[in-house]
Amino acid sequence: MADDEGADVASSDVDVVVVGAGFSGLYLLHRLRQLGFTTVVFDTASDVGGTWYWNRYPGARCDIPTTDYSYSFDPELECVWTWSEKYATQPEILSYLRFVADRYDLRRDIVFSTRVESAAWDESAARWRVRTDDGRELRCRFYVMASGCLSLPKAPEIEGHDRFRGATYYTSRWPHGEVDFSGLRVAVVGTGSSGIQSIPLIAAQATELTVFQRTANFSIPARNGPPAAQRLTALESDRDAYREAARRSRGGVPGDVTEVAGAYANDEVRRARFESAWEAGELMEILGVFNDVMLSSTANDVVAEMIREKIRSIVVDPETAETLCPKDHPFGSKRPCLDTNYFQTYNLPHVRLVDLRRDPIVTITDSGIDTASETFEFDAIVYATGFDAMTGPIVAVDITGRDGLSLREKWADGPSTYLGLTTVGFPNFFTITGPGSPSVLSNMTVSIEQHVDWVADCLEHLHARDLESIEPTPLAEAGWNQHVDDGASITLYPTANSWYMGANVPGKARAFLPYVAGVDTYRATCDEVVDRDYLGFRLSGPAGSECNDGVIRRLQVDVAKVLEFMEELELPPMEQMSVGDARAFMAITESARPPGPAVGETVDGTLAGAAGDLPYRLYRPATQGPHPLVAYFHGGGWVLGSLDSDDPLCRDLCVRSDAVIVSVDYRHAPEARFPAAADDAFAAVQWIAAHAEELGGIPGELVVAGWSAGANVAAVACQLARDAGKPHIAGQVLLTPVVDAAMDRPSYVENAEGYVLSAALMRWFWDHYADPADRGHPEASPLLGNLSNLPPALVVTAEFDPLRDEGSSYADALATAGVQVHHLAARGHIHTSLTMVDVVLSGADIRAQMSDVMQSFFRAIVPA
Ligand code: N01
Repeated sequence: MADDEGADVASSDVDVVVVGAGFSGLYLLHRLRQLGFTTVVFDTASDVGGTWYWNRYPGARCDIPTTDYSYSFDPELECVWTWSEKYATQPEILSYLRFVADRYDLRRDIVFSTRVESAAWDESAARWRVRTDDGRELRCRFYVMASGCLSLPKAPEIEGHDRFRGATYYTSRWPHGEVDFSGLRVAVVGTGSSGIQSIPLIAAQATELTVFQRTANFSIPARNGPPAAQRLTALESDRDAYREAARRSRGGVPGDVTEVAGAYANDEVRRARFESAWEAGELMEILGVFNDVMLSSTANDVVAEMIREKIRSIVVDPETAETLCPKDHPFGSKRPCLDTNYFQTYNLPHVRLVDLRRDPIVTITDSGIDTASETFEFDAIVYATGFDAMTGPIVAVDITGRDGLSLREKWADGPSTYLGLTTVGFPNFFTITGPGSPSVLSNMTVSIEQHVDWVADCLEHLHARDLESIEPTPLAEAGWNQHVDDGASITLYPTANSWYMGANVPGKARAFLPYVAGVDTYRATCDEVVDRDYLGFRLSGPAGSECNDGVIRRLQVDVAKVLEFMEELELPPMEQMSVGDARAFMAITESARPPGPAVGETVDGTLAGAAGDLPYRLYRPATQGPHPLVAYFHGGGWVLGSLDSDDPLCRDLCVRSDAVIVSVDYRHAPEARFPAAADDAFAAVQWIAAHAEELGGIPGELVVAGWSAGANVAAVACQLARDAGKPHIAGQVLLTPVVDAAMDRPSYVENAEGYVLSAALMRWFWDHYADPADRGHPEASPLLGNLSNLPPALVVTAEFDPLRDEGSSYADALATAGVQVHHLAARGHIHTSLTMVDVVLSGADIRAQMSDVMQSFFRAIVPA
């Protein structure tokens, strides 16, 4: 029997100790054994299985199709195991894991029914000392927590829950023997996946079933049955390609990625896509029904409302239906469920739903449950109240790293990891699907195999190089944490009180635990770390230590996605196009982007430029006017751009700053070279100031703004206005400005290529705009002009922009000249990303800050 096996393996030193004999631990043991590492696995359970050992409640199944929820490391294993259902039951998955354990003879290195209580790093021996609850102590070089993400049950936290004298069950620790609810009055507390899966089956037995719901949950029908023919055919026709597609997918399940944005699609498209996902009964389908489900509240609301409609159509009693409709969190921000007849169950006469938001539980009594307004008597209570997810199982072991550092203490304010695999201060310590990895947002088996492979390859690398230890650097870890946070912050996930956020456990630090950018991106990142000589890790051995320190991902997640997309298009460099082609290309890209927010109105007109009329477009806020005015100049290197090119940005600035934006289409090079654009800008500013009232503006409240070359002419216009003594300008807003023709600052070298605006393209712009002899003129290079007595300025620079350093220099020079300056350095952004409204969501925060500063310029105006 499994219980006795492995008992003799844990008495001496080993290379690796692993905690957990579920999907992760089993594969890790297999891999490490193949590599020749002596390994022992501990598990508190009496057999293999991990989560599938414990969660034996009625109805327990996986929620990823079983064809995909399987190991892929051994093609022969795949051929000798056949799943009977689309979503296999817990007993079948447990049988599979037992089969795997037998097939690879894994049990002889697993110690069952044994809890690892502590693991402490012994610096002098460069070993971990591991202690178990049966008094064993062993030393190992490497220590791995393969303890699962949802394996530490959360206490129900309900007053009196020990008092109940009837039968008490926890879905997460279900008895091995049969549980029969026939003839019983049963309560279920909790309506997450465990509750939703078990409730219909408990209802089928119980005389009375009362469900206590605190938060209504989104659930779609699983439509279980035989494994989906389409998936099976795809898998069987080319197993390698199918598995590789899973590894290169977003969520670890092969599937098409839609380009339909729910925020912009019409109702017909929305409905058709939703119905098809509803029919498919797959989590990844419904979560991927639009490409912006987790990014846009508009898109999310569409899906949420359609699910609510379905609930209302299924549940007969309108009040019960309404109580079952989730309304307090975006769809997907808590893990949605797949069910079999969950909502239908509430149509049964002996099933009742209690809404704890309206009538909270006061206490568990010895015979049932007292809510604020009612007393219930039960024979059995089932708690489906969830887990201390992701970090809980790891810090449940007393893990102590270098210098006595406790992991529990280190993570008290939220986990801090490098790649979700390692953490500073804990050498030779790994977590499988730890916080900061895609883990629970992905098909776990795909993530597990990738993690295990990475760890095993790492250990092999260390061994081959005669290295003894590996540990991430503080820089790499801080960079990864930032990257994980940045990724989460543009999604709707942080808006929910979910276990993803640690919000289900009282007192737990609130932090988004998994990594959102997908298993494809994550895998590429982990591989790149290795390819770059284990970037961000210190590797040490008898011969000394080596470290290629650095941050693996510095671009904002959405900026990186845009760049990847552009790379796939294999566009020719713009500087190799004719001006006409470049303009035509710009127009095509403009037609394919989101339109930006609605404003009160837009008005196209003409104003007097330096050498004739110029078109302008005015954006008026929906609020009551008059409003402050902004004269805005578009980007495009003096060569490209139009009223349309910066339209979404102007709309965004209009709404955010509650100002009238007048976007001016100045003359372009090469048809009109320097100083035409600058002269037009100054003329336009004068005209706008003179016509403020007519435009619906407040006379005297004028800010001059621009992006890139538009910021160049905006800055010049401010200098010319100062020299002319009018008009009065309340502030200048310069977004990634061109301010100097000296193209030799470090940012020109560092960001010369790969970030849309290249150094070569910038040279092309300058060549079209100004003769070399003119480029030092302050009207071309405002940085070289007189900077005193200029209006207060906001300078926004982007980290990965050739123009970054000249923008910073302008901010510094203005400050030195006594001008009030705000410098916003946009971390992880490129020259164009801040203007990509509703595409690069991480730019929204910068634009919000820009608008705040803009408004402060207006507020600072002292009325005459
Ligand atoms: O746990 P949960 P779960 N009083 O945390 C409620 C995976 N999984 O075990 O939301 C009253 O989701 C709590 O209410 P609230 C899957 O990833 C997968 O169901 O905190 N109610 C909630 O309704 C899943 O997401 C499968 O307001 C209390 C429920 O209990 C994860 O495991 C199957 C309460 C807990 O829901 C966790 O699912 C099962 C209290 N004091 C699980 N405390 C598959 O299909 C908590 N609740 C593969």
